[in-house]
Amino acid sequence: MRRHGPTQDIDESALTVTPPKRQAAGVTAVAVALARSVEEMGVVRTARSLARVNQAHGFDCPGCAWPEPTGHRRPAEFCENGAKAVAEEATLRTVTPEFFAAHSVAELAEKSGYWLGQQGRLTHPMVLRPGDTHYSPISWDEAYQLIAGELRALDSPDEAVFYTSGRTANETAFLYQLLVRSFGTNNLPDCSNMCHESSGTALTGSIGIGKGSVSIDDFAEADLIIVAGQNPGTNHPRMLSALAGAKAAGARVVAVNPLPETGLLGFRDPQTVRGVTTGVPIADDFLQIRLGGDMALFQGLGRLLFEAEDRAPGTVIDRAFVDAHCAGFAEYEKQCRDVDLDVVERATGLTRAELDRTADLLAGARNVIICWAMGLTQHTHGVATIEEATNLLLLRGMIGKPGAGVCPVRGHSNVQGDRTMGIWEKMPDTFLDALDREFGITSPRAHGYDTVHAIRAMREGRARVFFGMGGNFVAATPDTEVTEAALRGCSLTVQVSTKLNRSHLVHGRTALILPTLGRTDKDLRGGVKQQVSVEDSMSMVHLSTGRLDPVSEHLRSEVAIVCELARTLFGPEHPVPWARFADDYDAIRDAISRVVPGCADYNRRVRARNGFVLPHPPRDSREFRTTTGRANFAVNELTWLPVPEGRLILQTLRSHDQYNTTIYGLDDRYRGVHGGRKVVLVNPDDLAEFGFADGELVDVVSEWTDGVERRVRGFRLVGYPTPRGNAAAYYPETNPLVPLDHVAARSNTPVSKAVVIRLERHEHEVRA
Ligand SMILES: Nc1nc2c(c(=O)[nH]1)N[C@H]1C(S)=C(S)[C@@H](COP(=O)(O)OP(=O)(O)OC[C@H]3O[C@@H](n4cnc5c(=O)[nH]c(N)nc54)[C@H](O)[C@@H]3O)O[C@H]1N2
Ligand SMILES: Nc1nc2c(c(=O)[nH]1)N[C@H]1C(S)=C(S)[C@@H](COP(=O)(O)OP(=O)(O)OC[C@H]3O[C@@H](n4cnc5c(=O)[nH]c(N)nc54)[C@H](O)[C@@H]3O)O[C@H]1N2
Ligand SMILES: [Mo]
Repeated sequence: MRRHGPTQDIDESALTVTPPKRQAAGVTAVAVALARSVEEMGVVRTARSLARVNQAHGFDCPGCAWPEPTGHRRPAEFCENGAKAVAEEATLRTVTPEFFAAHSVAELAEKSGYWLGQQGRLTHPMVLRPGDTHYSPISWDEAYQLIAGELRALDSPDEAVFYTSGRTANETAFLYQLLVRSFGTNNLPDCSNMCHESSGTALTGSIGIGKGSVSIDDFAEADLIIVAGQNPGTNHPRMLSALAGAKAAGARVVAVNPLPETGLLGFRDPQTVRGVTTGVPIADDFLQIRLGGDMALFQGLGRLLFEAEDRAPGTVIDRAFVDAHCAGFAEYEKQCRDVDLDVVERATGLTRAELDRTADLLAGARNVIICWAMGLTQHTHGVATIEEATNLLLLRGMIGKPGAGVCPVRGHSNVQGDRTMGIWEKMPDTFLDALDREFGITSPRAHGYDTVHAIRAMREGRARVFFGMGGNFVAATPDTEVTEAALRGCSLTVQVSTKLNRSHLVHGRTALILPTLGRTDKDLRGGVKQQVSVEDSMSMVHLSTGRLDPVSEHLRSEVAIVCELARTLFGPEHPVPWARFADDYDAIRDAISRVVPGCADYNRRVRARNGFVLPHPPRDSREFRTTTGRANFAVNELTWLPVPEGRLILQTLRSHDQYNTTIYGLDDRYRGVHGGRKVVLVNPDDLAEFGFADGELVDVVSEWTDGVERRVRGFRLVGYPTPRGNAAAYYPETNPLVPLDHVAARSNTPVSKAVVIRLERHEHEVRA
């Protein structure tokens, strides 16, 4: 175990490439997880923390939002990547005032995100005042006064932006939006704007609620599960256990992905003895689709379902469900019957046989679940694509019955809960009315900025204070050069963080780092151990209790930071009982129970062994609270992505060794990329056509209608089985290529999965 992080940064010239792995998880995963944990935390902390992940009385894994099984929990309900997330947070390495004294901001800004994160946990509140070269310590009180002073000096509350990342627990999220609305703005952008916003938008229009309609138990009852645009082997490894379980009960799994992701094509369950010796291929069928082809796929399947119904009337379309619950069927039928299957083949890159095979499965299945993640949401037509997937389920009556439904698989462990608690720039008036009634405040009603709008507002000087509740805004957002300039234009940037990251180094005139407790840390307030609660991807709400001793006595809980800032900003006369909330999280939950729909009796229900499930009208009673009062078939003009001559379409995605902008290591084990991250995966035939050799260094240049040249340099070409015309590279290194204004229709999500690029031979820089 080392108390200090590595001093060397990444050496991309050490990068090696091996053939992609055929199987995921298994014993190697367990060994990797344990080795990483012991190195960061030592043996005792490792045992104490990993034994508590996702247990009924433990803490919620800060990894992903996949739910815990409701019945029997196995002794180790975590995965390799969950263990890495825990080790990253529970590390004993620290970033102290001495560290900041030894490293200037300019020097740190040259380091990679990997190096920054490896230095350890932040220990003290730090400030960078105008003209300073180094961060220096500041007391908590002074920090709050500084923030309050800058906020009060604004011409309007709408000149401040309050970002949230999805690790924030329900109690914090609720108080944070209360602070922001008490201050007078709805500028509450969050990571969801870049993530599942397309899912929320589509599902709200189609079924009246922006959340998934299945529970973990439904997986065991499904007989067809489609996993589209998702890499669970890396990003939701515990989902593989659910899929393996479903298969054992007879389900078929179809993977829809441009890449042959190892986790979907082969899986060894590390938690069963059998898994150690035999692997199960998860996917029965793999549809290697072209980037952005899913909308065409779903429309094509719609047409084939209508044709199957023609051949055997009354067997495919669930007429009773459609008549009783849906609107827009006639228009949808017309759209489907007009679909040109030749176009579908071109758009998807799939054969007619593959389409027919999938349609047959879909037509014959009793219970169908469709799962998806960023491969569907981060496209211009992300909302429409998800609507088309939902159309197929509606046609077959697959919403609101056991074993079937829509399953957007969320990313951050509490991103869904944050929304439930009011983190949204356009929360409905009913919520704001309840908030005002409870606290005697007047929340603003005008909608605020989402992530993309917030960047534009900062760029144009309309927003001047940035406050980040977790996350790494500068590195996670698109168009890095534009975003960095926007942040540098602010008068104040504040980051509530556990670890050092780039958002501390690209800063406003004054900058603050406020170090906070993480999910695994013990949270004592008023001498009492406090608990927080979270909501998973399937609307289950449960408690999370940290047990490890914090690495520094100067850390504050996020709840305490919000309450103390609010007291400084609003003074002791404010109608919200901030001081009480800070010392008694039960009091916060009581307020939540009166304001947030579905949360009545929150304190009691959240303490049940598995917590409680939030209401979901379509799932619970086939009730659809849409504009028509019915489930809506959506009709969309087909969008797909032809590849421009001499160009490629690039998706930006995660390696196996990262958590968003947090880079755990340099080993994308399943894809065979080791020791570095600057790679572009390209089909070998495209390499040959463009005259490039595998392994050659290139600059990647993105092309967008604004004519601005966006370029990243010195990336290694890796021949890889991706479809012709489609390439892949890691985020966040490639975020400079994603244009800020290239966003999904209706959800405003940056299009991170379809950047038009050209490759140029890398010329080594000649220094003058
Ligand atoms: N270990 C780990 N876990 C994580 C995260 C992490 O970074 N590390 N991040 C968390 C977060 S915030 C999120 S949102 C989730 C992300 O989970 P994922 O959505 O799985 O994340 P990505 O790596 O972006 O992978 C996108 C997948 O979609 C495929 N894809 C890309 N474009 C298309 C397309 O047009 N069509 C289809 N059908 N497929 C496509 C890609 O090949 C890839 O397999 O994971 C969460 N969990
Ligand atoms: N090009 C491209 N861009 C993308 C994506 C993509 O696929 N491609 N994916 C998008 C998606 S899906 C998402 S969700 C966003 C992610 O965007 P963010 O959520 O903003 O980014 P993260 O990397 O998850 O944030 C990591 C930081 O959070 C802080 N942190 C960790 N735990 C805690 C905690 O408990 N409390 C507090 N206060 N801070 C904590 C640490 O300091 C750490 O450095 O990125 C988006 N950006
Ligand atoms: Mo995400």
